[in-house]
Amino acid sequence: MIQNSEIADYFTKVADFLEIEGANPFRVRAYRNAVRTITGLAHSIAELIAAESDLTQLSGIGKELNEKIREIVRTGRLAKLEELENRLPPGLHQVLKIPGLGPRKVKALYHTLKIQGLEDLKKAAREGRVRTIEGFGQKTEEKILKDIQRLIHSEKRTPWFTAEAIARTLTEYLKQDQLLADITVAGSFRRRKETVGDLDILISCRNAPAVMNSFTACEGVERVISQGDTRSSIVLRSGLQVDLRVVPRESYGAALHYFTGSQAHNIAIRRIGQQKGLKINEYGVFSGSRRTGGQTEEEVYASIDLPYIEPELREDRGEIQAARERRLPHLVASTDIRGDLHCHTTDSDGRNSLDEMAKAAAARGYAYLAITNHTHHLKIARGLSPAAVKKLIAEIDRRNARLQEVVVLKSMEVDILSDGRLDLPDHILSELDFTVCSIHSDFQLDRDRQTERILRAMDNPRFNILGHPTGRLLNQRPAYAVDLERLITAAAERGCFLELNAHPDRLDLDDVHCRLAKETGVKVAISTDAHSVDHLDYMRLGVAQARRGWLEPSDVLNTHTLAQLQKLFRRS
Ligand code: DGT
Ligand code: CA
Ligand code: CA
Ligand code: ZN
Repeated sequence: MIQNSEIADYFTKVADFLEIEGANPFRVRAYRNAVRTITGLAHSIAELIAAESDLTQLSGIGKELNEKIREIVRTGRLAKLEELENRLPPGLHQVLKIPGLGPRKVKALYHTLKIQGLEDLKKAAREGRVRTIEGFGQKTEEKILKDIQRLIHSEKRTPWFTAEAIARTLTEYLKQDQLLADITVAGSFRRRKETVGDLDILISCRNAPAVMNSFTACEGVERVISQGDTRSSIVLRSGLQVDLRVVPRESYGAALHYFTGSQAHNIAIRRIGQQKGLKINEYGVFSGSRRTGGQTEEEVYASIDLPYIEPELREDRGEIQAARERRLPHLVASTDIRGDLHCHTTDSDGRNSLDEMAKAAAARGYAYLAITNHTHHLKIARGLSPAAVKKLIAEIDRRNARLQEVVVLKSMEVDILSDGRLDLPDHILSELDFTVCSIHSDFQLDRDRQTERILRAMDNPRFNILGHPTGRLLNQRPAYAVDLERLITAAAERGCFLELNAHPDRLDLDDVHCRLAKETGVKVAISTDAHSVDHLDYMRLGVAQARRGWLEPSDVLNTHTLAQLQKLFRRS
């Protein structure tokens, strides 16, 4: 389901591009006003539309924008934006965010230096080319460089995996205090969002001041923002902020619920409470001035006749309705996973041998492990030639013939070439148990061409799983432009699958598209893309993301038995 923030992003981009093009300022402002309304809204617009509410009642949403919102919710696209992105490079709108660079200057940068986004601008400024344009001087150039740096930094959220390491260290450190009773890292961290803005730690204890002292003196503190008896905040050298709150034991569940969020989920829960004459806040559940619950989260939900809702679902994306109707998903768990369908060995760019990887998989209790090395056009990653693939197939056959704990599946991470062909001849592909097919080049193709390229690859009956479907690297590389909704529909039609890449910097598919895949009937492979035995542990990150996408065991490919998999991989 489309989130409000996504609709807001579409409109922000349209406004930016219109501005760069020099459109009527009133039109630009109309889009910006709508963004303000949408981001401030507690309700999901998609749900409002599903409930047939009239959006034009909202301030700033007229007839035209109402139509556009419905288009986004219905199709996941906005023709107006695509039309603009065909005329201007998609990354250009980010350049507008630099203070002092108005639409006219951005346009000049684009026309004279072919600046397409922040990376181009950074490069040009470093090379002293920006100052050569009329209206830009050396000072402006230096300022631009600083601002880009700051912009990139300020927008950085911490990947969940990075935050986890910090959270673990901090909780272990705080637990040294004998009088500490409870400790939980709440917030987006507990909801397992792929990135977190800050950490929100909750404790209950009998000597708050002492705990606050040790908290603000912990290893790695760069700055203490505030210290009090019930709340303190610090910034770590990594730039991550950590808030610590002390709450009474009898309020612990209510506080945990409140600080786990999301804010939208909280507001919706509180509203249901109000309808029942209850006050629900971070201190408890109250009927008049009488506390009726709040020591546990279960009590909070039970007070409004709801079953417990898993933190991963608490985004106000329909989970409350589902809870009310007793049809919450039975979320997939790590224990449901029977194997890994994407990993590399020393034959290509992995660090461990086939044997070591297989043993590590056995140690994790897996029934199968697929070896998916790169193919030969991908020279940077030591891809295998068709002859080398044949050799590997023979080696795996020999290994599987001796009874082993883990069945090694014959596979390859087949490069999808620019024209949509697969980087191995069909007679070799047909000797594999299945394929993972991915894009590693030509990220810059426009959305239609990139989508067509992948669709063409999917047309090959040897295509089974689309590897890391958007190519994004968190905080490092944006997703390539691709129409995921079309790919998901196409996968359903052709009997292929999408991968949720569990690598901590990838995690594509995202939660929203996992859910779309499920609703479209496309199973998702949660795969680690391990390049060493340790990386096999990334599985739990993929599982967390899958849970945010409402996936149940049957929605996940690698919860199935080997016999079931073999059937699923046979396309006809
Ligand atoms: P983040 O840190 O940006 O990744 O996201 P969160 O969800 O951890 O947000 P944060 O740290 O600002 O606040 C933690 C939780 O506290 C949030 O999920 C819900 C709750 N919360 C914070 N501010 C408000 C508020 O104004 N109203 C309500 N109802 N809840 C709030
Ligand atoms: Ca937070
Ligand atoms: Ca916070
Ligand atoms: Zn790979």
